[in-house]
Amino acid sequence: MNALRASADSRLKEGQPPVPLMRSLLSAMVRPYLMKNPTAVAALDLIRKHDGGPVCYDHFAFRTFGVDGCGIDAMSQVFLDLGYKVRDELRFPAKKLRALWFSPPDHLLDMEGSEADGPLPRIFISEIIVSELSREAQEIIKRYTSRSGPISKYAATASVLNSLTWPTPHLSDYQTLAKESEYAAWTLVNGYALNHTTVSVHRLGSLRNIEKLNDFLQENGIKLNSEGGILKVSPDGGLQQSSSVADTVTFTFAGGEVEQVPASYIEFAERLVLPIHGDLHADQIHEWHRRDGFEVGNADKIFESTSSDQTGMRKC
Ligand code: OOG
Ligand code: NI
Repeated sequence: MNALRASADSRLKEGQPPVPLMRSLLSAMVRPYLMKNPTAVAALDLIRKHDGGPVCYDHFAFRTFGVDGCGIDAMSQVFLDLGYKVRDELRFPAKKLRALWFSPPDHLLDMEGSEADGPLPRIFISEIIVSELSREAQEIIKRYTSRSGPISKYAATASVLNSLTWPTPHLSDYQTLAKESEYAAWTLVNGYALNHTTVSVHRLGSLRNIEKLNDFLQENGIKLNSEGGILKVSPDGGLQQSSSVADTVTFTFAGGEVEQVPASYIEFAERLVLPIHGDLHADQIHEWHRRDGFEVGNADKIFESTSSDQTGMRKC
């Protein structure tokens, strides 16, 4: 165990996760995301201007390749070291994906404040199960992930620095992957970049109802992901989500070829109060009284926010 890890562990044992570092890391991940994704900026600005309440982040999401040490573990380690706890696994057999989500220490999930000074977000990290892809797709992915080597440990650093941990991709590799898995193609060019932040709708002011918020955003020109309907509702009704369609950015591939690729999007989540807490007054309600976690049926459709069907980009 190295000295840095040992000192982080001893602080955690004393029950004091280094909160300023957590906040700085999360803010640093949001910075390149805001630079690259004008729709996320526009949606946040509209909400800040018209809502009046705090804008808090429900969760942050990342995508990974589940091979060569580049998968969920590469991205989750820093959060675990900072006091996050692993919660549930979600599986998406048709997309060949699995995901884990992580929660911050309890008292940091529910607190006053907004954005970088507010409640800490849950973390949702998915990975594509590379061994289940075609031989050709596996070969392409491994050609990059094997070059990532020990650097994959610094997934969070790469996210902050807006850099890939593998060599600049070739356009032909991107195009071949996109035919089989748009998730894989996205990950090849975006790496560990923040895939989306999610606004906590139930913490907002006048827009604290997701259907109202969706109407407001669409009236103001924000295009929302329509896969399976704009509003995604969990079978128990308690988790309601919507998301924008990803922005596209110009990417310079190896050899200088330039092509448009999907970048990131922004999501909105309303967590309803659990029926067993139905008697509580509004001022008694905390985050832990609300529907927690994620929902496979919702997530399956939210993944499509970066698909060519939603972005309208030409399929490769
Ligand atoms: C993640 C999609 C799922 C959620 O909140 O269920 C998701 C992705 O697009 O990588 O964000
Ligand atoms: Ni999400």
